Amino acid sequence: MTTRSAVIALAGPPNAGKSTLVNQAVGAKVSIVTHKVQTTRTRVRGIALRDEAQLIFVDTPGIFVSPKRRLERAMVGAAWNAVEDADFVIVLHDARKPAHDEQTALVIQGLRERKARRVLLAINKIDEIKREKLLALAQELSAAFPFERVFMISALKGDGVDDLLAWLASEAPEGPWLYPEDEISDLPQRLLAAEITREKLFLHLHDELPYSLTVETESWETFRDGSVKISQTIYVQRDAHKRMAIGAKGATIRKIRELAQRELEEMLETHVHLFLFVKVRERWVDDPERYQQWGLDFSL
Ligand SMILES: Nc1nc2c(ncn2[C@@H]2O[C@H](COP(=O)(O)OP(=O)(O)OP(=O)(O)O)[C@@H](O)[C@H]2O)c(=O)[nH]1
Ligand SMILES: [Mg+2]
Repeated sequence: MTTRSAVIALAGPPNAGKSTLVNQAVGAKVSIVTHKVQTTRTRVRGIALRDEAQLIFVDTPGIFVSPKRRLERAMVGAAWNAVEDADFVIVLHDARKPAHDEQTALVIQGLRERKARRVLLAINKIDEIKREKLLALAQELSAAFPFERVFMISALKGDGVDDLLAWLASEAPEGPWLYPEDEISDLPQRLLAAEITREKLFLHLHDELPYSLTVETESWETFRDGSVKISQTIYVQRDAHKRMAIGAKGATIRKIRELAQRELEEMLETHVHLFLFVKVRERWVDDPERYQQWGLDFSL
């Protein structure tokens, strides 16, 4: 068998559906998804097998204008690094937005400056708009950049994703697979577990709070019966945030814990005892350690 492999970076504005597409391509949840912008904070690889090709999708944080905080700069930096390292780049554009959307324009501008290799366009969320609008949108976007191919997809429902995978598999360069056959992600389990809790925090907390917290898995113990005890710390920056995360009589954190535990149980296929601790650490965003473990560049 002639094997093929390709690294495919997904680039696009926050909320375009990059993580949803990676999960759809892999057929499992490897990257968290919420309706809020800036959910993904680092590069996450999701690995799919298609025909004789191993397709390594690199989910990235959304690219946005003038990131100000250190964490935001590191996130956008990680996205561009992924683009530079990839065989293919897929620019994701939310079909509900106009072709001249300034966020998509920013991504296209960055690609021009960077000499990305093979660049494709995927117009996503086609389940949300009328078919007849798509052609004009594709034409306008194609006028802005010489995309090698244009795909129309719904990452959520799966429409068009199979065509995209088939095309990538046929175009992937010949070469050995880069990961073992049964691997679906490069994210260690403790990091993925922290991400799952962060996803629930994103979904249940409001305003700036989701953006000013981080989650770490502190310990992971497997018992003889196969069950697992996972302890995680949620770092927030202020006392008021801690109170909000915990909620009245602990109701908020209890809900988050329940949801995260349930999902971890499904993922690990065993009983999980999840313990969550909320701690105030005002300056966690300026702590290099918080960046290293996520592969983010602290110096940006
Ligand atoms: N209707 C519809 N919604 C979608 C589709 N793809 C993604 N979404 C939704 O769009 C929202 C954002 O999806 P994500 O996958 O988190 O987007 P992202 O590009 O990874 O966002 P960041 O990580 O914040 O940059 C979620 O609510 C998804 O369910 C789609 O094809 N159709
Ligand atoms: Mg994402």
